[in-house]
Amino acid sequence: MSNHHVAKSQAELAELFRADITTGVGRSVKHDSADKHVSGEATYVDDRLEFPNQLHVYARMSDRAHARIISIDTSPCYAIPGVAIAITAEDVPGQLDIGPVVAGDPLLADGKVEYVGQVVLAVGANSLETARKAAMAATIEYEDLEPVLNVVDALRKKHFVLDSHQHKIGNSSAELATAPRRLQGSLHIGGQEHFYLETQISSVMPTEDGGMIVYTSTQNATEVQKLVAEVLGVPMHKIVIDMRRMGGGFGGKETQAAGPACLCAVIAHLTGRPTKMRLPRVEDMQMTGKRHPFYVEYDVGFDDNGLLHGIEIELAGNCGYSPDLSGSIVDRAMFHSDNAYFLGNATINGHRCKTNTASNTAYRGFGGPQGMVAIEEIMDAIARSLGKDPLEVRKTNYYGKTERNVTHYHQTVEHNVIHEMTAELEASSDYAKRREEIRAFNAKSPVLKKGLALTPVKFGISFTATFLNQAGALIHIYTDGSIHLNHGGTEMGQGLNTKVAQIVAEVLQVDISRIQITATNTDKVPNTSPTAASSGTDLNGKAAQNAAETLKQRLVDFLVREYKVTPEDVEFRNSQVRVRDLFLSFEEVIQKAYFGQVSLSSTG
Ligand code: QUE
Repeated sequence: MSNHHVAKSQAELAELFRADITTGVGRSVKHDSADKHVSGEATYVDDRLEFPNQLHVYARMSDRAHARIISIDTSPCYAIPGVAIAITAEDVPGQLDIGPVVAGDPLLADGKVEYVGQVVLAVGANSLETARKAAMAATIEYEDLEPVLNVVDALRKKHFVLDSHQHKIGNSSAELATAPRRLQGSLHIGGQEHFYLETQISSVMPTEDGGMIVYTSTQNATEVQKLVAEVLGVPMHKIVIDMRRMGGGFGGKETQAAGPACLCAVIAHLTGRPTKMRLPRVEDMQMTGKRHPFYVEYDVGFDDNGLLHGIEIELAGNCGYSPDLSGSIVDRAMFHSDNAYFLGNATINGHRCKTNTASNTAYRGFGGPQGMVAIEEIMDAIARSLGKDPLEVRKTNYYGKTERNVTHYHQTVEHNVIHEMTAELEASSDYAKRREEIRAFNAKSPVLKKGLALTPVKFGISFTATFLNQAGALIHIYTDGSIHLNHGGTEMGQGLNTKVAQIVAEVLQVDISRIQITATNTDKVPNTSPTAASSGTDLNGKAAQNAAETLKQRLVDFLVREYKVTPEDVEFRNSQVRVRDLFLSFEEVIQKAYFGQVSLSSTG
């Protein structure tokens, strides 16, 4: 027998039991992949061993912003050696649309193109270069149509992907008419490319009975599973999504990882061969959406102290050509257009403008930052017009603790600590002194100027589509006491897996090294929500906690029966279990429970 099977003495076990706990919740644990990230051993989809006979997929993109497709001829593609297939919209066996919430995103252009970068056809070939050459050899005839490229044009023409929404409290127009002071203005807020280091990528292996296993870089495994099933016209149970880690997501892989996965799946389905599609950076940046740029118009009434009396804000999100998640994104911009301020009498309108550009999508903050930038610009404009320090205007308008505490969407703000936080930060940052120094510097410096801001943030976490606020986890304990952990969240570098493992370590009172973190996989944990909305740890961590508590309760019940003690006599700590005055190692308890026919696997 090897050493680790030699039983420790009761004294040794008791000492271990009482030692300091080093992993678990609230302790500093390094990212489970930190060493592999640094050494380059962490595997991403493109690092997986390739399947024999694999096809590389390349998509030919539209070079027109808005056009009717008159004809597509793919026969020149087949003249290039190594080409297996060239597909267009007609070749998709199931549903063509891959819109995440409402239709509007055809997998392949269907009779028209609506932005430069839209996928018109895709080729599967022996190499990426051959696939690219073949895709570019196809001939596409277009009839150009008038594009809408500018968000202001779209707003004026009411060219929208979805209906506008309004939040209203009090009577803003009456207050604007009577307020001592009034300002009107507008601003543009720019977009951003996600620039995840790993571009969109999927690899698909056909399996038995028309099934597929899809290795993909996605924040939203279940949605990719559902969309792959829909484009193939098969039930979801045929499709397995496996996602070990992303090389960055930032929202860019919440809905828009599905396109490459679905193209790979369709070509795998039609050819019976494994496929892989990795977007070159240039194509990724053209094909996929970014943060929504916003155009904002405001009309604000206030008094000589800068206190708001009434406000009207028009938020126009540039959604690109299709809805994607824009409904929820513009809603969130509206929900954050108060930031930390009591707006009083307010009317906020949110518009989902349609332009002939890539479909803009989730991006860290999900519209929230755009709403906050708008009201912060308004605070600065008021301060400038009054010649006041902008921090004074901000503080004047903060939500109150017991009054002036209802938002424009009629929610009462509770647990408000912004006054104390600001006072602490003003003191600890030496705000007043620095403001004076900057004033003096700027007075003497005609070109170079310095600035200073102290800006609050109120942010609403979790999904506004509340059914998404759920999660699942699966834990197995094997007979050697090692633990397999799986949950519905996805790792994109943020350390989610480490945090969820810490929660399980805390519940079972074991060292985190005992817990093996595994790839997000739809046949282990089904029906997952996207890892998004600042909720990955809260939702998946709670599911894992629930699964671990179920297992722990089974072990306690077993020990109570086995040793004829009470539940209060059983204590888990530091990979040890105390049963009244007997100390057992965690492995011993698991061994005994296994022989006692206790189930050592649980969902949460
Ligand atoms: C952040 C969010 C939300 C989000 C994604 C984020 C959010 C929300 C949705 C959403 C809504 C409907 C769907 C869907 C996602 O996504 O609030 O898939 O069908 O409602 O990154 O705050």
